Amino acid sequence: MGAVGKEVRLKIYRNMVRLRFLDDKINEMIAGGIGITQHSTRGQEATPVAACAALEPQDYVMPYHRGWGWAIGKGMDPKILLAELIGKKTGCCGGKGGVHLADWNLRIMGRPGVQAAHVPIAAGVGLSIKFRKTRDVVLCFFGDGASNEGNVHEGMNLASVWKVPVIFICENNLYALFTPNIETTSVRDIADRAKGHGMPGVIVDGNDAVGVYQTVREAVQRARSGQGPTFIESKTYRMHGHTAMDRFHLGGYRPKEEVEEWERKDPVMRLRTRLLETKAASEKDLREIEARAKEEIEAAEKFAKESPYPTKEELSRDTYAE
Ligand SMILES: Cc1ncc(C[n+]2csc(CCOP(=O)(O)OP(=O)(O)O)c2C)c(N)n1
Ligand SMILES: [Mg+2]
Repeated sequence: MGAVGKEVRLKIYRNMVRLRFLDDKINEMIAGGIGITQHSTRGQEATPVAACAALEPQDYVMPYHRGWGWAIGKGMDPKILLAELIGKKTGCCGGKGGVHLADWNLRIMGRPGVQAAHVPIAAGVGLSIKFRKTRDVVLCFFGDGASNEGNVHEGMNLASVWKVPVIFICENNLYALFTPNIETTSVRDIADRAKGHGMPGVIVDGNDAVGVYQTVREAVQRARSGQGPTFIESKTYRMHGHTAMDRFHLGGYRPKEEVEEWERKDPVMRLRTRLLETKAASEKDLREIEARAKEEIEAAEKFAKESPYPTKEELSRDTYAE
């Protein structure tokens, strides 16, 4: 699979830490009475961050609802993200996207509210890349619950028939809302379904950031060289609830031991330990990265809170095509 350089591993660690602090900050803001719909990425940081690290700036991301890893991974400034989430005009959509944000400069094509609806669109973005004959690729994220939606299968089938450069990443965190996927999903390995759509189905340990990076890098090379789509199932777990609303009711639908077991597999701690063991960084280096990330997120909160709301005139701008 090829080695992963120290610089890349450190970049991934830095972004995972920034994401974790951002996640904590949003929860803190919600607890303070600010209305944000937060689907926590705690425990799942490795997948979106490491996957995006395998991209080049011109590549596309079709995100999904869980967290902001794809935004941080694609280079969005946390202050612009936080401002958008609380409706401020300094946000990436001028405060009018809110949690359903997009940033076409970063080639983040819009976070959908309808599960799986973006998957056929990802195939369409792939087709446009093929028509335009550029070497870009598309990363399309969705969850295990969404993988049962017709849209996922229609999108995967089209991508395969058209042989377009799309990488489907299913973050299998074992639950959709409060239902374990053992009750809703016909296969234990969702990657098995890729065969039915004529593309490789790869399973990766979603809490191993370096493994995710290597797997996505290989799929990206495959897509860029015209060999078509790949389906990646990332086996992972969300440490918090579905949203901040069920954060404190974990015991109701999942065993305490299960949560504790996955807490021991924390992807941030895992990469941290690995960086120290392989001497890619010292304890001092890592503490510095962590301290800077914390400062950055504190400053982002201040920026977002102090930013103005859009004016009445600005509210209706960009909302209709002429
Ligand atoms: C078509 C559709 N059905 C239902 C919902 C409500 N809903 C939002 S998130 C979610 C669970 C999705 O689970 P999964 O795909 O496993 O992603 P996870 O939340 O676990 O990351 C549901 C049912 C929706 N937004 N769209
Ligand atoms: Mg899920």
